[in-house]
Amino acid sequence: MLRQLTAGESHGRGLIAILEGLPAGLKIDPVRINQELKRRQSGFGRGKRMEIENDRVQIISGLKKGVTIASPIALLIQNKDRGIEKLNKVLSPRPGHADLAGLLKYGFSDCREVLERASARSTASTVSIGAVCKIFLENFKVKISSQVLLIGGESDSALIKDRINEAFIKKDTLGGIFEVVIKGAAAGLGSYVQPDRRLDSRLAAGIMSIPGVKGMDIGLGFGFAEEFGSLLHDEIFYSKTKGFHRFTNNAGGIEGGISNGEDIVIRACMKPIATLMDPLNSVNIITKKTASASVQRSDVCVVEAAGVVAESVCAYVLADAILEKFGGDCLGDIKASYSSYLKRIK
Ligand code: EPS
Repeated sequence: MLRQLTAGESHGRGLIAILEGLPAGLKIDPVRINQELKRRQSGFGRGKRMEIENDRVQIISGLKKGVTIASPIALLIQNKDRGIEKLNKVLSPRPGHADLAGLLKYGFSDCREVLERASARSTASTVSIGAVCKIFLENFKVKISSQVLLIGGESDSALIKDRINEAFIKKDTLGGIFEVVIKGAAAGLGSYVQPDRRLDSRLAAGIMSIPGVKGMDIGLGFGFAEEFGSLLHDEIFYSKTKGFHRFTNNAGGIEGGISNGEDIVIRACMKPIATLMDPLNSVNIITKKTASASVQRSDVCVVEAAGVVAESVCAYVLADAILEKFGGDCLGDIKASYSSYLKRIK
């Protein structure tokens, strides 16, 4: 089973991630991790910080000659913008941000202490872990992708660009909906036997952990509220070449908390970035008087990047579910167990 822990502040020295539980014998090419980090940094609507950073991973432990030796993998991403000690105080919490709730919770007198860790910069660590998990999943032919479905009410890519430009000019921000598709997951991952073993509850926890995500669904999701069950459930078929299969996938690849062999389809909604260049009203935490919310350098829209982060959390959950089901401390054992299982269920 996998475990992970991340550390790091947005303008501290860097970000650290530790991933434990991967088997021995997995070749990890840091170039692959860097490609994912670059994807996270891009997307229309990104702000000035992304012009400063060029996120690159250093693998500190867990590999010998580029191959896992079953010990914890430590991943370091250094920050280029690392002036945490010199940054201004943030005294007017931003509506929609962790600023005020975090300040009250921890007894701070400066929201800076909150936003440094609450910043979505931490998702670089998430993506570094997810990239390693994606490499593991390739051994089981599992592929994960994402796409933007809607931003600020628009679905057409040209109109989305216009909308983001409009937000930029108006000193505003935009949220949207992205979709993650997991292809190649065998039937039987996750379980109904305990709530925390359900594949859907584990994916939901991962997706909802992404900063700014306010809702998610699987397959038809909220659409299941619209029609009779006879019209919505996916009928089951069997053929020698395909095995058990369906021609529809309203379930989104999960039934009873278990993968059913179809694509796993997740949609999630991200709220607009909380930092507005034309700020909303807030309250100064010292004087308790009305004040404009603090303005920090930020992005206009990060829905595309959130999709990359979502791929990463899904990769972690899928890798964990495969390790749980097929066990083994060396990659070869897990692959042998996996292929004999595939023969049995065909
Ligand atoms: C981010 C880094 C941050 C922000 C953004 C995402 O850098 P900075 O605060 O120095 O501009 O651009 O963070 C937020 C939107 C947020 O609310 O914290 C990143 O690396 O993704």
